[in-house]
Amino acid sequence: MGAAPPNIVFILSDDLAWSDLACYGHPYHHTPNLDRLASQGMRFTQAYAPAPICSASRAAILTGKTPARLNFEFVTKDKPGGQNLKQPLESPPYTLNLPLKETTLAEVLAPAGYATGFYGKWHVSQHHNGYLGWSPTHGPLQQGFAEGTGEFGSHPYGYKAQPELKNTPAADGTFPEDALTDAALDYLKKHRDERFFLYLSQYFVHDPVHSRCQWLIEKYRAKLPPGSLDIRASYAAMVETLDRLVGRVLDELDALKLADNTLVVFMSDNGGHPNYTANTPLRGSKWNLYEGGIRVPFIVRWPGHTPAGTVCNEPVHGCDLLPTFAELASAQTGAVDGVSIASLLRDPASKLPERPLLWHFPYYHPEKGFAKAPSHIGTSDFVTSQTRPHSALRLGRHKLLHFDEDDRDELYDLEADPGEAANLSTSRPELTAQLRERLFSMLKACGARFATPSKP
Ligand SMILES: [Ca+2]
Repeated sequence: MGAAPPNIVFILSDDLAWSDLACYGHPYHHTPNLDRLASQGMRFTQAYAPAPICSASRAAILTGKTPARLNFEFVTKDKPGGQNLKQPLESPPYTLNLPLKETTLAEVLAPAGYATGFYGKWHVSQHHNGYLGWSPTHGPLQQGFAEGTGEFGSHPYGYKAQPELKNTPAADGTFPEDALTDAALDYLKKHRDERFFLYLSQYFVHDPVHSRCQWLIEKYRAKLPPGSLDIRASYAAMVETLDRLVGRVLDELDALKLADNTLVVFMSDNGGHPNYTANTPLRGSKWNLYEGGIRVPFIVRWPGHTPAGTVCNEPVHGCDLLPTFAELASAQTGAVDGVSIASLLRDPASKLPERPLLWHFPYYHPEKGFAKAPSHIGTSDFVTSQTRPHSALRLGRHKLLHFDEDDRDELYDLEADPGEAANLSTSRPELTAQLRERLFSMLKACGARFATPSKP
């Protein structure tokens, strides 16, 4: 290429569903800024989160290694322990911290000359001073980032510190001030003359679902399909607020005249929360390995390199970010599970070598009220169903899900059946056996932990 490596702005949203953005087909969410990003860049239709849950996905994105290899498959907690649900299997103990010996995105890019900043939700360390508080031993600043803040911004998480805000509506047509985005914009201004990597980890649209934009709630109430849960209006307001916050970053890149030399990547850490949004047409949601839990929005803008307004249908994965950024930065990496997708960024019709994609979730969910949760995981459930220890493998158009308790497989043809409605495991026994063997050999090769039979 010959050109200097680009600045990198990576914006990660929390729990945003694959189908939540207008540019991904949502019928009434208004997301003009992310739609603009897609129209100026490339939108991926088959991008995957490494896990159906926050911490595991984030650890994998940071390291390029799958949660099965990291032995980091669930959410971090405030203290060591494990699940005690009296189910047939016992899940592995909780993982609290991403080990310092792992090489993160910042530790790859900094030696290649990048200033590095991390802003927002970390969630790959033991909670410190409250839920999501950065660990002083395993936080971003200990994992290679030079500066940053965990400020909650305008997210409802911040109401605990400022309860008066909760019932203070924003003026009609306006959004609340957002200190997290402000800090990220300050970072851009400060480093505009350097090469930088900004990791902006937004708390939106994770619950608690609440918005100070009453005008948006009213707007969306009028748009909800008849019979919808009212909370979907507040959720929609949060989606539009997220879009607005991303728009502020894009506007700042324009104002600083940095947009042309900045790669912007936007994605979500896992699928949508089943109580608040529909992952339709995909089955499942956050917490399970059906497509709704792991397929996420993924948009890349790289002016002069990525053709504008393009769509790429090649399957890509959160573990691909580290090798991709490394390639663009001419940086060195160790062994990782992802591959560089730089070729796709230049040509959406190019193909990656065929590779199996792996997911591993040896846990139960929900941890409270498990017995009362519905056992079936469907499409647009609007309720949290039971998740039991399971793993999945995608190879080409096929995806195998393996459920540990009853040693049961499901096989889907994602090309013909993206909603995973027709289980082919009985009609395609040879392919099922083949993928199952592949799944277990991969899990074994990466030293995966498994749920084990519970003691009587
Ligand atoms: Ca999440």
